[in-house]
Amino acid sequence: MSLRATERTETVFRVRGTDHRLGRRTWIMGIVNVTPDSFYDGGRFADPGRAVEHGLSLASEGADILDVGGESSRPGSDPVPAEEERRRVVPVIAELRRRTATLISVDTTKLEVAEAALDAGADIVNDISASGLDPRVLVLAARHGAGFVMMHMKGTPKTMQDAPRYDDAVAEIRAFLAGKIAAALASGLAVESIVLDPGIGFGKCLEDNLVLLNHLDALASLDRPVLVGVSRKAFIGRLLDAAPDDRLEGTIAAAVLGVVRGAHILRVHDVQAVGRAARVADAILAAPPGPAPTEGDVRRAG
Ligand code: HH2
Repeated sequence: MSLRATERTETVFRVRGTDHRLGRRTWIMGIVNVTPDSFYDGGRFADPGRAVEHGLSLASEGADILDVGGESSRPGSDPVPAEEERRRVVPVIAELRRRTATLISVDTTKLEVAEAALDAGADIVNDISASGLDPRVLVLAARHGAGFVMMHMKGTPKTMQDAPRYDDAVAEIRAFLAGKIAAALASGLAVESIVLDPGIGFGKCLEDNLVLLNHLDALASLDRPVLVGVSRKAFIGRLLDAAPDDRLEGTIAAAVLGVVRGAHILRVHDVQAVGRAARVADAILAAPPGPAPTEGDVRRAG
């Protein structure tokens, strides 16, 4: 077992014509779920006014991106009609845009929702199907100069946890994302606007999630920033036998390990707590290397 950090790549993330530098400081994406049924915060921010206040408070806690979603993707969930999803997210995005300069992403797989969100001022499309459910979102994102988060998911939320199986999860997901990058470029998206996400919990068993997090650095050679979403997810619940309300420490542990393994962006419910942990991790990783091993150390190590 090795706990050496991989050198996190420094890279540019281009959003609506602005180049943001990623890789030195971990970015935090704060979750704003305007839903009645999300697995952790369902119903808490379904009211648009509450969702806006929540988004603003996450921004004041240091979120770099506010991720606004109107459809739960918890395992077994059914899709929400586009019109309903649009009704949930667009007023929240429009009001957040009016009141904060923080970047805003829309968590959707649907063209109509993504389009209305970008028109209302969103900067980034966060697509958990990586354009698999509607490839036209790539052209849309390209036309707006939007950022595009492409996440790996096996199947759909309804079926994804029905005995998922991989021969080699890391290699399969890396190859999937490489293919999606090619499709995005063919649709006119700038390579600098793409962010990759292995999709923790989306069609993965416990072991797959642990292996993916421990080998996140396998995605580094695709040369794009990496985002991970571990926040209060079921794999932490399984490890700790804890309900979503009781998964903060596990979330922080997984998030910090994600940073050690090269994650550039963490998608979380708890912006202040995870943001503070990430700041400490960033500082430790930026410390100068220690002395080179002596010949004696090498001999003792065997
Ligand atoms: N996870 C969730 C939703 N969107 N997007 C990306 N890019 N990566 C993720 O890991 C990810 C995501 C699920 O979390 P949450 O939004 O808290 O729950 P729900 O889907 O029940 O609303």
